[in-house]
Amino acid sequence: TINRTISVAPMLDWTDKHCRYFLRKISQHALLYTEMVTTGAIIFGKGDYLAYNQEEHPVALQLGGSDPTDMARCAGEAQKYGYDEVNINVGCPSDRVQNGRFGACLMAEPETVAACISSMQAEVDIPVTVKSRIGIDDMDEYEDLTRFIDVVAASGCDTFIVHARKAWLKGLSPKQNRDVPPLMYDRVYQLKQQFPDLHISLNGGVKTLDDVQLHLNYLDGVMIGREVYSNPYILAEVDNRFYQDNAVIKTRAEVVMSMLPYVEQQIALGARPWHIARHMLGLFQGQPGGRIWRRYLSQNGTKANVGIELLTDALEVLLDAQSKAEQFQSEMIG
Ligand code: FMN
Repeated sequence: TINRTISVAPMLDWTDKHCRYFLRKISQHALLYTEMVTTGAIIFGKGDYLAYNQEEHPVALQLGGSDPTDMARCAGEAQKYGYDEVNINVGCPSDRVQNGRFGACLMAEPETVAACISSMQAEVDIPVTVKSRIGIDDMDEYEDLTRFIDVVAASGCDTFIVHARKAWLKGLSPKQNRDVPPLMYDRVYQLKQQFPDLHISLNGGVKTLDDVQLHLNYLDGVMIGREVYSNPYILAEVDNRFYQDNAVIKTRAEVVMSMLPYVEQQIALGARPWHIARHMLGLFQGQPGGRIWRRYLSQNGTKANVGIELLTDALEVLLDAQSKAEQFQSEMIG
């Protein structure tokens, strides 16, 4: 069974396989979600949208879609690829997604989601889970949420990740929909009280592991999105603190070094170091030299013919800046 105490949110363009490989170097246990992949891309697309690295496990595929037949077919593909879970996106408010009739607008159609769950579960043995909001538009009462959960849970889904804010489908951009509607954690706590047998993870606005600890007093799991992306080293203490794993924590520099074989391997396969390094910009967030690291990578990452030295040089520049800062500090004290 999957331990969902801590998970990293699905984020389009951000949590691709390179990002997830990198995050896995920082935490061995947090559950990682893919970007949303639409059923259309999987069924009709030319690219291999499901490719990932074995090192990423445990990893969940997030699907965007609402046709039960297509969703079952794609869940089957996910299982064949070895994904540990398949998740349905019932939270994304973008226009393009609404036209496809999936994402957050499905909160108004719990029967459709339930039909998807049933057909997917008939196809696969891996868990089928749902990521939703607490409401949409004028369907934003607690009772609207419980009706959604009631219907979907009755189809056999026992795991919900709830972004603790509603989505305004008219008038707010996707980005605004992640910030403007207020967070209502109490709604999600109340849901867990009402449905104690369901696994309920909370998502939205979580910024520290102390926040996580607090939410875990009421809930089964916490999903973190933007904070992990902008400050990935937040995951460093997760294994010690939430998974009873006392493995030695890698320093930030060790994380960089541990990425080098992968970057080499990916370059050999035709990737550019920037495809990987762009997800590592925040690694030294809040540290001396953190801005120098970020700037070095951004300024050099997209140059032609840049190779593995992008990362080793960036690290050298950073360590140099750090030791200068330390020297200055000790001279001040001395
Ligand atoms: N949510 C999804 O369910 N599927 C997505 O593909 C997805 N893409 C996102 C892309 C970006 C760049 C961001 C910032 C968020 C995205 N989200 C997506 C929403 C996040 O999964 C999460 O619900 C939201 O950011 C709130 O959590 P946070 O405050 O911890 O970031």
